[in-house]
Amino acid sequence: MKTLNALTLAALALGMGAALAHGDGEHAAARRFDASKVEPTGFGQEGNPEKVTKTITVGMTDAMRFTPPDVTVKRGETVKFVVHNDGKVLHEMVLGTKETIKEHAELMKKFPEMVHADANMAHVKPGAAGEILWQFTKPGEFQFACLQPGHFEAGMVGKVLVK
Ligand SMILES: [Cu+2]
Repeated sequence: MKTLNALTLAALALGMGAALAHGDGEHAAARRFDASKVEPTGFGQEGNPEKVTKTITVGMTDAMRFTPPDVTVKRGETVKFVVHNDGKVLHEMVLGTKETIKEHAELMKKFPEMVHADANMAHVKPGAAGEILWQFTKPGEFQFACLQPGHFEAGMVGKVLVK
């Protein structure tokens, strides 16, 4: 029974991952940019590493905070986020709209072991650093959040203002 449950969950998680995935499931760190696979979203799209116009360093801590908690970019800019985990537990940075972040947080609550790697997120082990390359194609206010269980609820969320 235990095995069956684990398998069912794994299958569900895979299905969810596929439904949410924009890419091919490669880990963010190993992603290779492929312009033909870029899919526009309501908050922008995967950035071309050759077109980075701005680098923003973001720190994550076990105090459940991002530093800086908000960033401002210009519409059209391709931003390289260098995301450091300065804590002792796994943290992640997930970019999205207020709505997609909320949906994703709800999914993570139902399927805490759900693992997926898309262009808009970086899972970062303690003491390590990850990267997100993102082009902000639309003006507006967006979010980045850590969706590890309990972290978002504890306030681990930041703001991206695209002018
Ligand atoms: Cu976190």
